Amino acid sequence: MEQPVERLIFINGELIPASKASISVFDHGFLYGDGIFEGIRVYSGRVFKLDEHLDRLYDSAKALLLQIPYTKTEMSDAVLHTVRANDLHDAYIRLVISRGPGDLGLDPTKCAHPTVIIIADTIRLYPEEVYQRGMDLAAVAIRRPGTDVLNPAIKSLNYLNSVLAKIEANLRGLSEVLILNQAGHVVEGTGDNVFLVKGGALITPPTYSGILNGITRQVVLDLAHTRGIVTYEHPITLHDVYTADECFLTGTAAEVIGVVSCDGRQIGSGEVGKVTKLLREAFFSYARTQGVPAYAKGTLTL
Ligand code: PXG
Repeated sequence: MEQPVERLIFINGELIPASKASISVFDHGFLYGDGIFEGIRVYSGRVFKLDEHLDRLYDSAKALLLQIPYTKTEMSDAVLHTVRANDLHDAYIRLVISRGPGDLGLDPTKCAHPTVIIIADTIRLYPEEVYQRGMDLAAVAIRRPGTDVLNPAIKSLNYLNSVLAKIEANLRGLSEVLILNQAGHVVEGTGDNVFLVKGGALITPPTYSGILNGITRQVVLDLAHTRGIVTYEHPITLHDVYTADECFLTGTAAEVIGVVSCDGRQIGSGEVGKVTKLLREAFFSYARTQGVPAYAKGTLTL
């Protein structure tokens, strides 16, 4: 997409033009994938679920004993400040905290200053036609690491497991794939959570099965509740996917997207299902009216 103005990138408290925004080659985020991130949407000038994203970011940091140099309030202000500086109203924010520069050993204690980066830009993950027609999926051979190997709940800069799965998707001409955990249960996509609709009820894998606890996932569960739809957080198998009435994926980038086949098996009617459509619409009306306004007057602490 054409970008008339150069984006301003927040790096360690400063806004730097994108072409000059850089980090050290000694940054352990680059050398070891030692760091964390969040992907956040802005709808109609409001940052969607900002507090929830920050809570998850600080939880990921805690797991890595990574000391974020800002309070949550300061971080929230920095995000809003970066959105405003780029005059964005419908946007995507990538918040990255890396361990920071150190020496060539992987010891994180050698890194004195974490790097804080906030990128605000536009994003569209799938063409509109995919949302209308629904997606075809396949399960891939590569498994999600277990919670005892590298807990998928940590939104870390180590996304190679998802990258390998995405390579499989590309090789098969698919936009997305399903990944199973070590027990053989379907857990999630490369960057989205998975839902099934069966007999009018909503089923999604539980957080203990080793998934990223998706913010969109929780929003959809809550929206379903308020609409009287029964929800279950329960392990699912590929057989459950093949025989579901409907299937859809949720994620900050993908939002709510219908799935119409998996491994060559048509799911339900082969069209985006009724419950999926209902929840997709509910999601958008919710997203457009909720969220922290980026353009309301407020004091800046940074
Ligand atoms: N599972 C995984 C593995 C993810 O990475 C989700 C589920 C959905 O979580 P949220 O909180 O977004 O509903 C994610 C999210 C990107 C990108 O640029 C990836 C995500 C989010 C935004 C952008 O690939 N992953």
